[in-house]
Amino acid sequence: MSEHPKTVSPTTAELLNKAANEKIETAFDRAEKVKACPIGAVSACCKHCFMGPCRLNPKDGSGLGVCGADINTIQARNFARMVASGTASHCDHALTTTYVFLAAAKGEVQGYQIKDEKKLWAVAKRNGIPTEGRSVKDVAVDVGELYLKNFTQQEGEISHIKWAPKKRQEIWRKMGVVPRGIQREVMELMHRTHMGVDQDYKNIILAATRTALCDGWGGSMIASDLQDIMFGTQMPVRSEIDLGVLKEDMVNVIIHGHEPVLAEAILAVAQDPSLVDYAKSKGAKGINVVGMCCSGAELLVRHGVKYGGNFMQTEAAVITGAVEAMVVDVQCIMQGLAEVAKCYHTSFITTNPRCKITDSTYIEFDDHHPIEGAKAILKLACDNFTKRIKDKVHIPKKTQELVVGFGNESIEYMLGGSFRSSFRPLNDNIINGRIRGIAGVVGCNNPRVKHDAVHLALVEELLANDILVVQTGCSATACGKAGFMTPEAAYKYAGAGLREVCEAVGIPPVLHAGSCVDNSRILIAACNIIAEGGLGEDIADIPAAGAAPEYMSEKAVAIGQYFVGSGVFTVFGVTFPTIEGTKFHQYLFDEIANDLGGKWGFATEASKIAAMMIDHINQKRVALNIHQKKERKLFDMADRRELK
Ligand code: SF4
Ligand code: MSK
Repeated sequence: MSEHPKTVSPTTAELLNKAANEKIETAFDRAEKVKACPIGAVSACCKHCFMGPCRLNPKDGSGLGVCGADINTIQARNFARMVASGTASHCDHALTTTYVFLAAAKGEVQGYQIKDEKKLWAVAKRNGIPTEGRSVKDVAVDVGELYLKNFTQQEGEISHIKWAPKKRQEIWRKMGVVPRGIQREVMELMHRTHMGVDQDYKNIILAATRTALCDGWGGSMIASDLQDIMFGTQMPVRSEIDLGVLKEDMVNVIIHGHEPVLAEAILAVAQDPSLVDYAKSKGAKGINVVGMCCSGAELLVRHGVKYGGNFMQTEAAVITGAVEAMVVDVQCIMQGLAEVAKCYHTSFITTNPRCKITDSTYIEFDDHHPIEGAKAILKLACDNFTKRIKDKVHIPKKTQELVVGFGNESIEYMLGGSFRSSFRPLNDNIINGRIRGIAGVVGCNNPRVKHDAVHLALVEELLANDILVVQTGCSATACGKAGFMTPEAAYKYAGAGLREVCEAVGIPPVLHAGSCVDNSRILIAACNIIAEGGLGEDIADIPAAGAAPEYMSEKAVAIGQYFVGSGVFTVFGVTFPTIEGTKFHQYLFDEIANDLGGKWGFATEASKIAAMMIDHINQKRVALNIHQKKERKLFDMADRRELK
């Protein structure tokens, strides 16, 4: 652990010190300079029309906007628009994936095809698409077209709603939050939050829930499914993480962003002999592809590609002076990267017409001809190798081994083997108390808190309390770097019960499930747990909780709301856009549980977040009557007759 005031990550600390010496400003510096607006932070301002902007009292929410809107309406509308934006981001990613998938299924994309037929069959079966005697192409096209309809349909229900436990579906239908079609819900939410439309905070939040469910049970699930079919379903794989994976004698190419379509193409051509020779002609030993953020996570969990670090390490990566190209697609890409890149020889390459950044090099990536585009990008990176300024190069030494790739298929396989794959052993170990419960710890970094510190302290506390942790995104990166994702970590961090299970199964106590869209895999795991039996009838019954302790993005808010809307207690850190004591706050943090089963929690300290999650998990164990250690009982005939 570093002693640096802004990060616990030693590699990041080394590079922030280098940046300070070289007088390079980073987001960590700007977070100090740009003080958060105290009115905006608690969502007490509205700029939805030009009679305003209107600012209410940030302490107690007193006052009214010019139109008469009160604090509850204003907070709810702002919150709902964050959900709409977050949902739109994941779903736009999913829509791109769907179009590429359809084209690949029809054989129209150079280099991409149906890689995982087993997953294709499983997805087709789940969606009621006939497979008997049909070609891979025909089934894949049907799957792609069905998923495409999820975006555009105006009536009915999106496909995966019927996959949720029966009781959950009933709750959603009763509350009127079942999404009809993804684009319709996002559009309607933007309309409802316009000046002079929906001005009842509960009604607004129910609409926001319907939109958020489009993310978790719609776009994100679609993206994960189709990416698995096209690029392979994740299985446990060893890899290496942290900025030490950059190589002094190689052309270093970082892939950063969210959509794996670009990342997969770059990976595919990086080993092309003609390109490797080209790199050698420039004096390098070869091309070193390194992932960061969620595009990187997609490559890491599927192929074990080396991983540089999380969101708040992207500037640090460039500061090594050893990055020939930082290639980005969409989402979580700081504009500040362009300025940092200018201080070195690094080409900051944007590739997507939806995400151009001033002062970057734009090379449009045609997803129907991904190989050509990837080759052009890598060639430029190789050319850059000769421009490296040797005196400015400093690559931290530290790397960490990790095992990743724990989607539902691999968890089932690890627990039950090829022929008996099932969640039964997991349910049994929760019921017998070896595993107290499950925590999903996910989300971003935020320079307003010490980088990675809250993620690590929270997960350490949960593990010590026998809670199995499932992770995605930048939170997973933090824990991977800290060594929580090796089977040996169970000895060091897990309580006795969890350790016993991890040892028996051979899994780490912290499971990396992938990128931000892969949070939908956690929902599927919850469905599998309920289907397996013994832990209630609804997701809300499971001894489980979620957290995003260092979140920063609107996508995280959408994710939080779809977990709450699916029945999960979800705790966020850093800051929360409400004022305690307002009706809106009261609804999100308490009363919403009566309507949807889940609710929000907020705390900034890891120990408090952990205590809230553990307390919730304990309450769920009591409700299921699995909280007391039961003596083993051998059943005699009389006992057996009494069993139904
Ligand atoms: Fe002010 Fe109402 Fe306009 Fe918002 S909608 S800016 S509260 S007048
Ligand atoms: S990348 S959304 S900073 S997790 Fe998905 Fe990390 Fe948050 Fe972006």
